Amino acid sequence: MADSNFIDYVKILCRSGKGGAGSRHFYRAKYVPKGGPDGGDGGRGGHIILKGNKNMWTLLPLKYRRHIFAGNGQSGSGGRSFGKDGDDVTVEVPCGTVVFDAETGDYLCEVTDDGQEVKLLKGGRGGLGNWHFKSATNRTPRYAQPGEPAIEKSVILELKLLADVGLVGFPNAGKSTLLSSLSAARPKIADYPFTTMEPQLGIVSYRDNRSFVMADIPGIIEGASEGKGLGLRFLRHIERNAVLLFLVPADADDICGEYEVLLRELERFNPQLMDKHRILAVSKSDMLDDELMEEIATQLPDDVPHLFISAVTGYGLTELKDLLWKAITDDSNRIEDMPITHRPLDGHHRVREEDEFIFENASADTEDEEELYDYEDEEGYSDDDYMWDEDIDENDIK
Ligand SMILES: Nc1nc2c(ncn2[C@@H]2O[C@H](COP(=O)(O)OP(=O)(O)OP(=O)(O)O)[C@@H](O)[C@H]2O)c(=O)[nH]1
Ligand SMILES: [Mg+2]
Repeated sequence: MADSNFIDYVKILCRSGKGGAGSRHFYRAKYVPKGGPDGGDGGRGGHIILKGNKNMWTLLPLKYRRHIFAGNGQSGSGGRSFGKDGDDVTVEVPCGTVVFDAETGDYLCEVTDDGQEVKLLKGGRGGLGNWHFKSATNRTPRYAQPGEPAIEKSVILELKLLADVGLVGFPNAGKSTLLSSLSAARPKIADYPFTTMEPQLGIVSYRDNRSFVMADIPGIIEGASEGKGLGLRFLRHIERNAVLLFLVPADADDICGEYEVLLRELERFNPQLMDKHRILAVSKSDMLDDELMEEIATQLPDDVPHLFISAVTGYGLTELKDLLWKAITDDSNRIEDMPITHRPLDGHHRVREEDEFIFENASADTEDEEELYDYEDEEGYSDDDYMWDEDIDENDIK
């Protein structure tokens, strides 16, 4: 996974620009005695701005950009000259990026639309020059304001893909096969579990040149909310889908039971997912005959629309697309009307392979503390060497 190009999590240190200092200057010219204060204001520090870009699919461009610093504002100068504002830094991110504070895990902001700009960190204001402070009682103000300091923050950017339909199912349910037969996406398909290791998007074309986006996420297994399998790490990619399509293979022992397990894991991850429109599809139906289908249909839960499909033969796919389209365009399923609360990241989420230093801090136990004291002095002798010397002395005395 380390070589993968799909990056949905990055941690970056951001710093806005500090404001330039105001100037403390007095006008001087020949034959103009006591020209008065004329120090200009300092410039504003640069902001850090996030901008949505619909052509970006992952956070990969940010993976190797661990620091983002905006320019500092310049100081003001004599003649009421303003200092130059610091350069803003605009960081392009894919639509659906959510920003969290890396220290506290709190939700900060999100970018959902193409071209939308969100000010992540504000640059410091420039200080006022001394000419602002002249008054009848103080005609020679010898002070000016300093600029506001920069703000530094370590942030975590998480991508939550924006798709209309999210595929939910156990490993090997045929999710990737369905995506590849409905769209031009070519995810890897194989008959072993966890073939799909990262989310895939595909554009499904529908009648009259209309289309919708379908997301294939890695399989979920019972106990995923406790970290089993690939865990629930990828479930956030279906948080914003309008419709969830549950896939249970026809050869499953207990179709109803599998559906319940999936539902339970989803609920544990985020109870708001339960408000989403659900459709249950029994995949690999080419293995069933009509009689079996009727029998299975009687056992399926009544509270969710269901249908039989086969991604291999194409059976039921047109009905599936009709059903999905109807659900997506239904006003009650509009994503905008179902705002999702981005829960703060907990410590568990934040301890990820990518953040080695957080990991070290989290696991600092007594053993590590001992190591801290195990220092070497200038001559290259460590603590242990001195101990050894002492041992010898003690033996000699005996
Ligand atoms: N007979 C039949 N086999 C299918 C069908 N769809 C998928 N399969 C087979 O089921 C196996 C698993 O398919 P995948 O599409 O890789 O399953 P997946 O749900 O993406 O699995 P993971 O990525 O591991 O979670 C493959 O061997 C497919 O050939 C189908 O409609 N009919
Ligand atoms: Mg797959």
